[in-house]
Amino acid sequence: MSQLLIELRSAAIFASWALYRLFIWPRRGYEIVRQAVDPEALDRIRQNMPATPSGIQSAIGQITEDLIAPLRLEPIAARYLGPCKFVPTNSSCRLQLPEHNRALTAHQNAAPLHITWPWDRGITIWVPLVPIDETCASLAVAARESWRPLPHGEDNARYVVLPNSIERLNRIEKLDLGDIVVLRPLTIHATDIPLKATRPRWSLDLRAVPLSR
Ligand SMILES: O=C(O)CCC(=O)C(=O)O
Ligand SMILES: [Fe+2]
Repeated sequence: MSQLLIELRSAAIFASWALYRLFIWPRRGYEIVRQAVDPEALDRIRQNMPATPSGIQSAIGQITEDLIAPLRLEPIAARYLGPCKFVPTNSSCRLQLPEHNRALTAHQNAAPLHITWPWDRGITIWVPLVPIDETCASLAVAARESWRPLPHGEDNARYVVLPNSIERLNRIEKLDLGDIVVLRPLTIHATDIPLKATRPRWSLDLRAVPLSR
């Protein structure tokens, strides 16, 4: 009897997984959460960033627990992941200069989130430290999450990128200070620098994973 129950349970788990994959997948690739963080907390972080290094697009500051805490993002991350934690060492603060072409080309965030399998969970919360409009770099994002981690290579700056992605990416056009973007781990995205860009853009990319991992 108990053997039958175990088999029924396995069949039910398999059936729900198949239904999930058929009807819920592919999931939305990202979500914009408006006014998710206190703009003043962002201003404070922004003011503590080093002065603009000339001509560099790079991670420019160490992310620490202390830096993330005032943003109070745990409840938002928990909506996606349940009990979870941020991983400061795999998060970064980026400066993207308008004239600089070393933007990140298309990639997934499977590597910094240590995602190996389609069902591994994790999110990136992208937090611009300046308002985003047509005069500065933004993110371009696929509407739907890919269903599996894709094989990546490395660009000249040794960032992990997709060699020849033909995925259509849409620019996130406008974000006020305090708005954030939640990216699914397998969503293809890239830095998007518009032709009219004149302003530098600072942003945080914060990685969160379930506590159970
Ligand atoms: O800030 C960017 O332009 C790219 C950020 C990114 O790839 C990420 O948040 O994972
Ligand atoms: Fe990324």
